Amino acid sequence: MKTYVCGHRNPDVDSVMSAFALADLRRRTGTEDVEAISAGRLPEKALWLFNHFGIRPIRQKRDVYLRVRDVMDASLPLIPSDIPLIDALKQLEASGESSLPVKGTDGRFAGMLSPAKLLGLFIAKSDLLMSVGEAPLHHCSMQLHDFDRVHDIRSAAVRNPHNHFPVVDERGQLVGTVLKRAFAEEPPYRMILVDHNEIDQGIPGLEEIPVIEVVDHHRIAFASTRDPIKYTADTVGSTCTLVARMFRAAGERPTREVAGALIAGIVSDTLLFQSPTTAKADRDMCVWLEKLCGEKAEDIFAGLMSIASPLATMSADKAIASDAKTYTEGGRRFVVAQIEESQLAVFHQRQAEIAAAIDAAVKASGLDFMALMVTDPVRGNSELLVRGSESVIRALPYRRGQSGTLLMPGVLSRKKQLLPGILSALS
Ligand SMILES: [Mn+2]
Repeated sequence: MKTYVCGHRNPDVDSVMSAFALADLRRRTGTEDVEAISAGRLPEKALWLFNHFGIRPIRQKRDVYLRVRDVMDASLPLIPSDIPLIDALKQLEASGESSLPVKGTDGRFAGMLSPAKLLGLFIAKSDLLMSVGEAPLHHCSMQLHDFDRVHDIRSAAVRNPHNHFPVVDERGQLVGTVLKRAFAEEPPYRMILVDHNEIDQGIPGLEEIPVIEVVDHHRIAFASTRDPIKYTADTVGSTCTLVARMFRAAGERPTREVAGALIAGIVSDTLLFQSPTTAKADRDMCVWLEKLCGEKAEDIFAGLMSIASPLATMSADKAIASDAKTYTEGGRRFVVAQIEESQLAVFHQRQAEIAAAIDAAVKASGLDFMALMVTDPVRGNSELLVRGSESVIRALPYRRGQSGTLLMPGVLSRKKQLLPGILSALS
């Protein structure tokens, strides 16, 4: 069974690198088919890191919704219509199924081969050397598309009298078979979450797939589970610190590349140990990882920071969405986005345009409010642009600056410094 390791939506460096490294650790400790994925586009900084260490970037996946192609039965043959009927019947018998789909010479679904439909031929003692295409086939009232979401078709498929459904791709070509019983089975995937635990913040479709493990350093707002799961959480500055610790506890040494990826996650989340979220464990793990990696944490941090400022290169819509997290608290839904920008002047120049984009996002998603935290990692300050509920904005404990943003001197952490302020303003 496949296991995906995945960080939060709008992934940051810590999310991507902790997924990459934890997949490596789980592979070494015996999880068979494990793959790190990214919930959407990889950030430029993560691409820089992968390139720097010669690592193939992890795969980007838009969602993990279960689709028909994920539950197709790979062992069942598709019968070509131009083979002799007698050979097709041998395949049918060997499959142990009551019918099998027939693929026409044009690649399309031609019908189901089923003995019941062939009884007439036997009675007439017809020549079974005729081809499948010449024999009577029974039609099937339900054809599935390989990209259909299982969620959308499950109830219709379960009610359908047939036990097998032919599956066609977007070009109309027959690509496989789904057995009805597949709709009653557990999904063929498992999830390991890193750097988040709130289902809302996870990859779309997460709610359909069982979570077997969480490794995280955020507040806990996880759903209750049916089965016991492995849950690793601590108040450290980076999920990569926890993953490094797990390598050590398992007696495994990360390779040079994995050590470099873990360092990148630690220094980018702690802003090279400047952020108040920084814990002793972050520094301790970095010292160990530097030896394995052969590169200094500060050099990796400088490399990551050399990547162009997002505000200078992105559209306003993209900039506010690139690291946005949705929260539901006290009956209110809101988004807090964060972006790093060492030149706040770039932000002020585009402030009106960004405010308009935030207004549009608030309206489109029916939010109570949305805040964009622009953090200057070099000077160690942030500014906050909040749009939406006036009462919330007034309740926030920050002074308004000249440009109309709220000034947050010394504030670097959304999680540890800003979010508590917002939560107390809401209560
Ligand atoms: Mn993190």
